[in-house]
Amino acid sequence: MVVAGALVANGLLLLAQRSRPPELAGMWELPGGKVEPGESPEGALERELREELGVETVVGQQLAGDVDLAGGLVLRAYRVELMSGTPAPLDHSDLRWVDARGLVGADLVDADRAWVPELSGMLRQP
Ligand code: 523
Repeated sequence: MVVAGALVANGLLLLAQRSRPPELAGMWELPGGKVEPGESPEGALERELREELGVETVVGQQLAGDVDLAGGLVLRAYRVELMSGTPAPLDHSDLRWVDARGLVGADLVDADRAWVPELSGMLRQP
C-alpha cells in the first residue's frame, strides 16, 4: 500500500512536485510513500511526511476511495493536521500551497486526480 497526505491549512492544500521517476518528474502529488512491513498506514504516512517535509503531523480521516496503481499497489489518502514545523522540499523538487482553482489547474499525477472534487470543497474558492 502507498499512503498520501492532504495537508490543508488556511483553506490551502499542500502539493509536492515529484523529482522521480522520469515519467512522473515535474508532476504534483499529495506527499507520501510506501507502507513498510510492520507499519500501520497512519504510522507510515506520519513517517513519510517527517522524512519528506520535515514536519510532525497527525493523520486524520481517510479520503473516499482507494486508487489502484500499477504493480498491484493501492494508494490511499488521508487528511493530515500539521503539529509542528514548516514543510520543506527535502525529497521533492518544490512545494506549493494551492486554493481550489490552483488544485484544479495543477499538473497532478493521474492517481491523485480521484480526490480533486473532495479536496476542492475543503479549499478557499477564488
Ligand atoms: N504515488 C502516487 N501518488 C502519490 C504518491 C505519494 C505516490 O501516484 N500521492 C505513486 C507513485 C509511485 C508509488 O505511488 O508509483 C510509490 O510512491 P513513492 O515513490 O512516492 O513511494 P516511496 O517514496 O515510498 O518509494 P521509494 O522511492 O521506492 O522509496
